Amino acid sequence: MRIGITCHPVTGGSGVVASELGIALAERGHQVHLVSYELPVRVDRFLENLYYHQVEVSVYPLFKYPPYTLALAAKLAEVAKTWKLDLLHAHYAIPHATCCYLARVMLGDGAPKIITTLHGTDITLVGSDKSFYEITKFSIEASDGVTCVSNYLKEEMCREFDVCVDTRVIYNFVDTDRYKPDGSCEFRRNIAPNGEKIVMHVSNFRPLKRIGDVVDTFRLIRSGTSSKLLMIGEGPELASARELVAQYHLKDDVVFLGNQENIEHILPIGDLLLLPSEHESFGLAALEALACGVPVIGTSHTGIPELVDNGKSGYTLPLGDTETMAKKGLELLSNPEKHKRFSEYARKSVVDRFQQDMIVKQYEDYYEEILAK
Ligand code: GMT
Repeated sequence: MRIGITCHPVTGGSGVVASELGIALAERGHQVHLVSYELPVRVDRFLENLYYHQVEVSVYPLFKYPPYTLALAAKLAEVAKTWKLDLLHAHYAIPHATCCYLARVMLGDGAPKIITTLHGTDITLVGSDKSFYEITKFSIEASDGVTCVSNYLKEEMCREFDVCVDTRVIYNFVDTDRYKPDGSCEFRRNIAPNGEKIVMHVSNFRPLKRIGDVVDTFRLIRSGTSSKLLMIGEGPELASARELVAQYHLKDDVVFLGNQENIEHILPIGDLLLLPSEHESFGLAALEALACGVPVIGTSHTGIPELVDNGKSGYTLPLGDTETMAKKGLELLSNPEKHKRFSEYARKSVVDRFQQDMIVKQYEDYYEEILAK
């Protein structure tokens, strides 16, 4: 197939999924065209079938806001026409599904089919924002096929938008050959020289990630066992996280690593990952941690329970209940046998259910199904 993919290319779950999918599809022999303003994250190697088309936006004094979405729609139409694309795959509804729709209208007869993958905040936050609501609903309904990264998100979409469109749940995936346990990791000794337990958090530090709950849970865990907290990522809550760490006198035990490119080399050193989000349609960071044999504590009202089996590969608990999160975390960290059991289960559950080849095949099948309509 000849497939165009557009996404938010910078750090963020949807960009990661879009680029990993593009790479995997190209490796399986499809011709893949990535269209965006920057080379998407994780595209770090040359592949014969993988093309990148940069969207340029002219700066003109009249434009207070440069019209990126129009430039993207025009580029999608140009690429689709030149390369005779079969389909356009939009990751994250706003603005990508809308741009694909515009490109299809511009192309008229013979235009590619459009598949939109909803990732989370495009529905739970952005899409339900009054100013974006109607255009999000319209763009979803105008797609030929829609996928959601969890059942939780599909339910949220139906509840929020009441849309009538073919929708498939296709979970996110991970390359389990790259993301795997690594007991020999040298980095562990640098972070925890005295054999401390390592608790981790990975995100874009937005308010919905509840960074305060991460720090508070760690504070309680640390009062029960000697441990370190590794914070990976950057975003608006970073400064307040640093302040909280100072306020709790935790500075010596918390390391802020900033954004990291190859977290498959960092995750395996962890003993526990905390993801106490207010909204989380899936939790790609949690999946990557589980693949590395790291148990996860996350929130129960989100999509996280679809990948974290409560009491087996981690715990899913109520939003804001940092006391129970710390209690469960501490139980796990102070019982090596139980931790080993959780760690092995975590790894196995990912290999069985979220392995890259298996999920990419589901996308291929869905593409075929939509193209045959
Ligand atoms: O909101 C974010 O955290 C970033 C966002 C994105 O689109 O880049 O992540 C969403 O998509 C990821 C990939 O499908 C999911 O793993 C995340 O759970 C989801 N984030 C939220 O729902 C908050």
